[in-house]
Amino acid sequence: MSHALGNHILVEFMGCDPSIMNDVTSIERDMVGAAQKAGATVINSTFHHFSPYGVSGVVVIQESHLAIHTWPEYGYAAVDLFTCGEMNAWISFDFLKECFGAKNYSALEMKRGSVNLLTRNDFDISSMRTKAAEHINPEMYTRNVWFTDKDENQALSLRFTGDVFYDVQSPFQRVRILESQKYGKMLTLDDMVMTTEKDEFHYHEMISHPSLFTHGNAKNVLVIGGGDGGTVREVLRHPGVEKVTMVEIDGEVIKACKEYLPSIAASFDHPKLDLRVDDGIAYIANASKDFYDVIIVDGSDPVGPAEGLFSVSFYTNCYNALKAGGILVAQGESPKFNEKAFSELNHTLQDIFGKENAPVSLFFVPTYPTGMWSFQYGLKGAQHPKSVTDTDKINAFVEENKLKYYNAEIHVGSFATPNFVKELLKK
Ligand code: SPD
Repeated sequence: MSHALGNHILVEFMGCDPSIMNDVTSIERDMVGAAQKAGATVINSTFHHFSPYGVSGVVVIQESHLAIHTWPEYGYAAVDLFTCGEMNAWISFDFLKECFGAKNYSALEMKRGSVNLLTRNDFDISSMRTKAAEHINPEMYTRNVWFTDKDENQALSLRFTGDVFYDVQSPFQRVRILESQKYGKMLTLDDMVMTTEKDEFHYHEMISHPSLFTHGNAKNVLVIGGGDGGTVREVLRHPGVEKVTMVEIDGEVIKACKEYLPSIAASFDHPKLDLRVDDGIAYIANASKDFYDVIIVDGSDPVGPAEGLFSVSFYTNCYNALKAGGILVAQGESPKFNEKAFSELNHTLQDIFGKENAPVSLFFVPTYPTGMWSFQYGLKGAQHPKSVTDTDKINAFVEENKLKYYNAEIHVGSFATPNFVKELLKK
């Protein structure tokens, strides 16, 4: 047989475990493991997860590369094992077949760079090879693993270390704590970024303080969702608040955040907090009328367990549970990412609270797709948040609590809406 520079095995793995095929962290670990098992020197790994389905990635090795593309919905992985030198890529093949639980497979082996077809250049590369070899440290390789929160048209990707601290499939969703390179540890639910250590304050300060300062005398506050604890942490900074009831449907979220995001889950033991693991939709349907001063809906996106948090009946129940002068504030999605959910929620709130009583506050979150996000309000006779004038009180509070996003100017300014947003809000 004629000599070749490389060996390329094109593999079809079929009947694989779909959950593994959709799990970027275990695929990266298995692909790196497959290279190492065959004695390769790993230089770099780059992996992306595509929400809702699929993983693509490559492990660059001193001996060439291993690459993969998965289709979890078909239990299928297309794998390339491209090697040169003495490495036996069939060892990697056997390893991956086992890891992926492949029921069937096929493989096509090709020689690459047949020396009979090549003409060797006449130059001395020995010194270049020596130089390159000086940079190889077989103990270390760079990992380039990406978590992608996307719809079919746009995405936000965060590079993470590849380390997974918590990964549990609860009865409602997959709850994970991963570590991002830029924003510290982050909570993800079903492949969507919920919060990160380094930018959580944007969201949690803005969901809490504008409504509480607009109300001015809130004593009894209800938080629906908010399992990471950031919202109740902020609400409980207000000394006038006497009781906060928090109703989170998924105990796994609370557990994960208490253990791995303690700076966010900082107030779960506060004496004014009544923490319930329960369905917020059922809770509000049975709540007393005219009972709460402020209701905060800190839900996730309108898929899975949070879908009902975007319904007419849910917000009608919230309206009824608010006292006269009360304020509802809800996670309102993005006018640049999910325009439909954004405008439909506002139209629902306009219908229930009145056209002039459903203002929108915009703020910036670097780790949500498009970065532009909203909180939407329902005012049950409360003043418009823009008319708040007690700037000295707000700024003293900001100073005392060392807030990093909210201040008196942001309070008013966040209710200014660009023209394209005004259009989305028109009924
Ligand atoms: N796409 C992200 C929507 C925001 C969901 N809530 C985040 C929880 C923070 N407490």
